[in-house]
This record gives sequence, structure tokens and C-alpha cells, in this order.
Amino acid sequence: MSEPSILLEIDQGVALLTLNRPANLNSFNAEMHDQMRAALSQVRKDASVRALVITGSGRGFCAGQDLGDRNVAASDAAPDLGESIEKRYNPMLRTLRDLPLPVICAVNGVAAGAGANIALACDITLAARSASFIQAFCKIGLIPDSGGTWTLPRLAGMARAKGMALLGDKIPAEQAESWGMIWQCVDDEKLMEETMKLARHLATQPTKGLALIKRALNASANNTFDEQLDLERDLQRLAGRTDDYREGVAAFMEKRQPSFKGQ
Ligand code: T3D
Repeated sequence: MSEPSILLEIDQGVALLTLNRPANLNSFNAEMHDQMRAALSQVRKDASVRALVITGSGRGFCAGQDLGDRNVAASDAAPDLGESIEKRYNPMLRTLRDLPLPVICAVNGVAAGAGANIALACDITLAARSASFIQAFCKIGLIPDSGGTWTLPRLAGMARAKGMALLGDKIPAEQAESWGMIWQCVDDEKLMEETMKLARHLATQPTKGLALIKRALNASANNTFDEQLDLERDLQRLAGRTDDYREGVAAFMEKRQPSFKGQ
């Protein structure tokens, strides 16, 4: 039996999802997309999961689409990439963005094409010092997808977004950190230790509140200040009704550590 393309382990409130086609730098083929969809669905349905970590096996994080599946003869019809994006990439990106829990990405090596933009779409992205980000699309005549044309200018600014997208240069992890594209660059040998420490911490926090924070910040990109104030009012109303908010206030008043249940 062949190795699964996606590995999923759930322990102590943390789901660890590993992209697992190392011989192809964890690039996505149809089977891997199917397994990814199933794994994300499992994470969404499992109420015990309070943080998700995504990483890659082997020396790369993800090289985007498996180009072996796109190598058509000159006489054959062009593949419908719009359909691939509509049915596979966009649902994955929407799920990552909408999951009501923190999604942490541990970029263990090169992240290219859709692989780079999956990493940048996560809520908190850490990268090994030896990792890099490449908007490889322009080198094969494509445009950045998986949210890249939305994410890049917002994270790095338009000048850098255009430079990265039009040139396809390799951006080392330290530069990605200094440009504000990722949360933190860490030494290679510490990447998983640091990532899991962060994920385990987040898995003990007020999950519903964290989900509302994520929702508010994601919405801010398209809202006016006034609209955002209204959204904060509505989401704070929801946050104020959670058990964890009650517990947070009680623990503060009683000068003890809170015990959040994610409810
Ligand atoms: O098609 C649609 O559905 C639309 C959606 C598109 C989304 C996209 O992601 S399009 C962009 C696709 N990705 C790329 O263009 C990146 C291609 N890869 C590279 O440019 C380089 O591999 C890297 C810069 C990422 C890494 O370079 P390097 O020198 O460290 O490694 P390598 O030797 O190029 O790759 C190692 C192996 O992985 C190699 O296989 P081999 O020779 O050892 O048998 C290479 O062919 C394979 N590999 C790397 N990327 C892909 C891949 N195989 C298939 N598809 C890949 N994308």
C-alpha cells in the first residue's frame, strides 16, 4: 500500500497535519487534495481540536501544484486550471481561513507556488531559518493563486508583492520575517519544538474567543473603520456569552490561573 499523502495526528487538543509527498516536495496532486479535504473536515468536526499545525515532510514544505499532472502534449487540450482552483485550491484556502481555531504553519523548507500562499494564509506562520518562499507562478506563465494576490500586498505591501510575483525570486525566511510576511523565523532544529509549544499553548486558550479574533482581523481588510467598530460590537457580544469569558474574569478576580474549556 502506498504512503498516505496527508498524515493527521491529534493529541492534547492539537491536530498535526503533515503534507507527505516528500519526493515531489509535497506538491499537490488530485489524491493529495482529496486527503487534505478529508483531513480538514475531520479537524473541523472534532470538538477536541483547539489548534491546527500544518507542516511538510522531508526537506520541503510544499512546491504547489504537482506539475507532473500538467505536462500536456502540444496537440492536447489545455488543462482547465480554473476548475482545479475552483474545486480544489479555493475550498482548501477558504477552510483554512474560516476554521474557528488557530491555524499554525511550520514551514520546514522551500514553499513555492500554491505552497507559499497556503503557508501565508495560515494565522501564525513560523519558518525554519533555511526555509524560503517563492512565488514561482510567473516562471511558468501563471498568476499567484491560493489567495496570493490578496495576501501578498496586505502582508508585505504592494511594491514587494509585485516584486515577488513578477520576478519569482526566492525570499529567505529571515527576509520574510523582516517584511512582515510571517510571525517568526526559528533555527531549523527548533522549528517543530517551538511550533508545538505554541500550538499546545493556544489549545489551552479560549478557543471561541480566538476564533472571533481571527474573524475580526480577517474581515478588517475589507471594512471601513466604522464597519469594523460595528463588527467588534457584534463579535464582542458573542465573546461575552462564552463560558471561557466567565472563567477568565472569575480567575482574574480570584487571582488564579484560568482553566479554559474552549466553550
Ligand atoms: O495547476 C493547477 O491546478 C493550478 C494551480 C497552480 C498552483 C501552483 O502551485 S502553480 C506553481 C507550481 N510550482 C512550481 O512551479 C514550483 C516548481 N518547483 C520548483 O521551482 C523547485 O522544485 C523549487 C524551487 C520548489 C525547489 O528547487 P530545488 O532545487 O530545491 O528542488 P528540485 O530539484 O527542483 O525538486 C526536487 C524534486 O521535487 C524534483 O524531483 P526529482 O528530480 O528529484 O525526481 C522535482 O522535480 C520535484 N518537484 C519540485 N516541485 C515540483 C516537483 N514535482 C512536481 N511538481 C512540482 N511542483
